[in-house]
Amino acid sequence: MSELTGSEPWKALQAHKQAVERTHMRDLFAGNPERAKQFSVQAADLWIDYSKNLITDETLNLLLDLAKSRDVEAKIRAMFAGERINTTENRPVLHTALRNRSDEAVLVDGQDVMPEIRNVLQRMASFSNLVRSGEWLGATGKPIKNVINIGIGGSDLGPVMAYEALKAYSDRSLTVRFVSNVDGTHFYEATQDLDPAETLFIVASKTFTTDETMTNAGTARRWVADALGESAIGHHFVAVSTNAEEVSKFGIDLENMFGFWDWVGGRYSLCSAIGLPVMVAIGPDNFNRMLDGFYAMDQHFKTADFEHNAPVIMALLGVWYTNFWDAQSEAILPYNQYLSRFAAYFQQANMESNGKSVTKDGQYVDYETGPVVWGKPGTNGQHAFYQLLHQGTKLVPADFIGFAKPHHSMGEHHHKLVANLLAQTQALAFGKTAEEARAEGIDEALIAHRTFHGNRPTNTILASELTPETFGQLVALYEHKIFVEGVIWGINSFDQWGVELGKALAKDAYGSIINHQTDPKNDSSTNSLLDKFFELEN
Ligand code: G6Q
Repeated sequence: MSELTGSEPWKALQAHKQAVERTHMRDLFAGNPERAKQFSVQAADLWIDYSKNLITDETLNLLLDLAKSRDVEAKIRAMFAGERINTTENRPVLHTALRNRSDEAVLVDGQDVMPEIRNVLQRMASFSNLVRSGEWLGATGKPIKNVINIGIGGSDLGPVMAYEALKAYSDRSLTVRFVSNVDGTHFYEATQDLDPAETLFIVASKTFTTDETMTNAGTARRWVADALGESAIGHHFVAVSTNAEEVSKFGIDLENMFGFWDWVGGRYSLCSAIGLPVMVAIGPDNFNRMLDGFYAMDQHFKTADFEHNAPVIMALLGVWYTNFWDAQSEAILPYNQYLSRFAAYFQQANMESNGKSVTKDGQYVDYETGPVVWGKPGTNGQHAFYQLLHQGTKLVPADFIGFAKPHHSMGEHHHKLVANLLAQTQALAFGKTAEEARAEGIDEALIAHRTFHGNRPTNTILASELTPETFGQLVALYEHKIFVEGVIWGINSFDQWGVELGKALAKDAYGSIINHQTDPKNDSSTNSLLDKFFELEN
């Protein structure tokens, strides 16, 4: 038995689960008219109603005991203070410094990192303004109309998601695209209707060695050089990286390199120079508003007591369902089309951070860790996978995210959108009993099919409007939720060794493919697939 599963708060939660598992939310609400008020929290500009969860006062108290027993408070302080909490890579974890809007210093090895952060933000702003104003000229003297970010994983998902989320604030005269996949189709489709003379590439790679990114960057380089000559490269490429040597070798002037630091993890790097394509699209002022939003949620997380701390509460609910109700996945369901990539972004952030099976000191866990995270915007999902949420055999805790004001008031659209959000969380929580179905005159043969058990947990997050500020708050809310869960599970949420083996094997497989040879070291399946591939290739 591990320290966690053997602990008193854990055992108390196990016993409590047995005691409450037959309780229905219908009764919890009927028995307490104050329930919604009691289980809601204001975090910066976000209102989070978590009353439609399978919890009582006691559940929350026991979960808070668990948080205390895992030293969550001290761990939060350690992260903000720049301690080397990413132990397997011996690094601090300081994405919060990137959006520190105060005058407070943030020290790494006794050195304040804030002046350097502000300097990069300043250089990003100058560059963005040059591109946006048409002053940055391509090699032939034409202004830049198209900006293409080349990156993958943490150097792609954040910027794409934020660009989509804040499109309403973007300069529509610029075309901004993202190329990530090593599948040549991605590059082809992103460039086939563009003029190289008007196109600028941002090569975004922390290491500047990632195979997919360097392959796409090499293709982009040829695309520009073939059309405009080798001397054009400097006009059409800038880099976001920590690796000045490789950037220079590529032919990008270090003046046009925007740096960041090894204490920024890829999936937590949106507020660093990795956000450059977003800043180009929405402008420095809106980008700063986004940073303000992140900072507001960081402050909430750092200072609110746990009973009113939104990321802590959301994390504890996640642990409650993952570890005590055997939930295997969590859905994120934004009722906002601009947030179409939000769930995909947090799929990486959560699954790469908490998809671990050993603790920080290398012991195998004897409990579940990070869930499968998925989701799509409403209302589309309602016509697709919600059937399983309502009547399937799996418990899927879901977050519903909505906004009071639309960006585009077009008749009845927005009120219908919000009505659907509210209706879904009601239906999931309270369902429909067989008696209710009968009272509606439903045929007896269909009663079982037309009954909804309900008792399916949701959080509802509401804000006035999707602005750069509320967007930053939302992202930081989930980042910190993931952190707190990682602390409770005792894992390192900031490494990702699980991606390494596949990368190494891909090098061997690539060798086999280009040499047109199977490998005696391979298993029979891989070699027979290689043979089949060679046959089909001809
Ligand atoms: C994220 C991961 C990973 C990383 C990519 C790209 O936390 O570390 O998704 O961001 O592999 O890495 P580079 O930025 O070094 O190209």
